[in-house]
Amino acid sequence: NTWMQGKNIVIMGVANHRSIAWGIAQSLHKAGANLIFTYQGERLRENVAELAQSLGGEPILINCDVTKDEEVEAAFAQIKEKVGVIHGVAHCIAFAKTEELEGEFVNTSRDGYALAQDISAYSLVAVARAARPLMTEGGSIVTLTYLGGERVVPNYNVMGVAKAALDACVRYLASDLGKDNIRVNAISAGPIRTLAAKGVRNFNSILKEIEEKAPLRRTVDQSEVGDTALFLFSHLSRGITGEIIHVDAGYNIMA
Ligand code: 0WD
Repeated sequence: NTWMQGKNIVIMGVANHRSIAWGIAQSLHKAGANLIFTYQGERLRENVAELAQSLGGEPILINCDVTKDEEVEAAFAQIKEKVGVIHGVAHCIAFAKTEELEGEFVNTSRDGYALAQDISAYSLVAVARAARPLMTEGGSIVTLTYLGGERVVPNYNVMGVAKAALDACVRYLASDLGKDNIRVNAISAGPIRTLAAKGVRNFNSILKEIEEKAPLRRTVDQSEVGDTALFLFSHLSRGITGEIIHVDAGYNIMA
């Protein structure tokens, strides 16, 4: 398969082999894309290097903590130096304090609220701004969101509010960047067991409810999100921007 040959795609947010970002990387790699990985700080470098090397070749790895404007700008400056042009960015980054992911939302602290917004929503804006000048042949930016931004999902709390902001950022960014032929979309993934999901209380019962209620009577996995991301990075989706696509076995349509 070579339909993404010659396309340079930046993958942000691989933490380990369970990361949704890694599922996206695998789908893109199979389609022949050239991948650039960013990782959050030295603690994750080894993990990401090992995974990236398993795809063969000399992986491009770049440090980028999205809470720092300088790091986001420096990361894309380095990417420009290495590959010149990019065609896509997969933004697979979110964070909230574990203590904010249980109990009542009303108890969310000012700090916790700001932190979740900063890492999980604003970072997409900073990344889009830094990526734009490198997307001289047009581009596609894909982020990951969750149903908890549209409806109240127990314990998702402050992250739900951050995802609502992220969804709105997708629309405003799509409106700004469309004139440069840059598309911005989100995939709303069903719950998948990853490091980030560990922070959400009663995650097992959420998975069980999906198996019972989703039209497909099952949960989704990283490869299904990866293949939808591949579609959003490809020419096949050229008419789609500002959209939230649910990859959730249909769960979101059920009452
Ligand atoms: O059920 C799920 N797992 C779902 C996840 C359902 C729907 C959406 N998502 C979203 C998440 O909210 C997130 O936006 O998918 C995205 C990827 O999450 P993931 O694959 O579930 O989780 P994980 O493998 O933990 O990747 C998230 C990564 C971080 O990992 P950890 O767990 O170490 O915080 O986001 C990165 C980091 O690698 N990250 C950052 N990257 C750069 N700068 C930062 C930061 N400041 N903070 C977190």
